[in-house]
Amino acid sequence: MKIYFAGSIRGGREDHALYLDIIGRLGAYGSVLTEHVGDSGLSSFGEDGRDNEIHDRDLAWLREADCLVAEVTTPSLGVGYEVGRAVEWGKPILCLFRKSSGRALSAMIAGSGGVKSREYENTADLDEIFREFFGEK
Ligand code: 6K6
Repeated sequence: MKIYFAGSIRGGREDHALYLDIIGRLGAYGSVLTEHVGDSGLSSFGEDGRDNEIHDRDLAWLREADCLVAEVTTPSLGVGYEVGRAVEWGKPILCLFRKSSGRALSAMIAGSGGVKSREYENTADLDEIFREFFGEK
């Protein structure tokens, strides 16, 4: 099982430690293609690659992934774009959102029939959500 994990980079890195925790938990279900998303050394502004190379490499990984799991609490254009492409390609998609953030999830994610959206408060809640998502595939 190849899992593409998506989380905000230039949209803001406030949740990077949470992404790392989620990536670790996803490891129980398969191989995560995008472990760098949880990297504490990755800032919103630091650059370590040309944008077109990042785009093409990430889309190739998303194309070969069996599913997409996205943490969508911090709004990110890149994550929204990845969700849209994964919907287009018919991938199973799980979006994780923390309501306690005070934000409201975009209707384009919450209202998409191709996306399973789940609210959670802490990473302990994810075990049941992951069991359901990976169990039904
Ligand atoms: C480092 C610092 C700034 O940019 C970098 C290198 N950039 C990226 N490296 C790897 N994946 C990226 C990069 N920028 C965006 N992505 C992909 O888009 C990831 O798969 C994330 O899920 C998503 C984040 O999008 P933004 O719009 O928040 O950056």
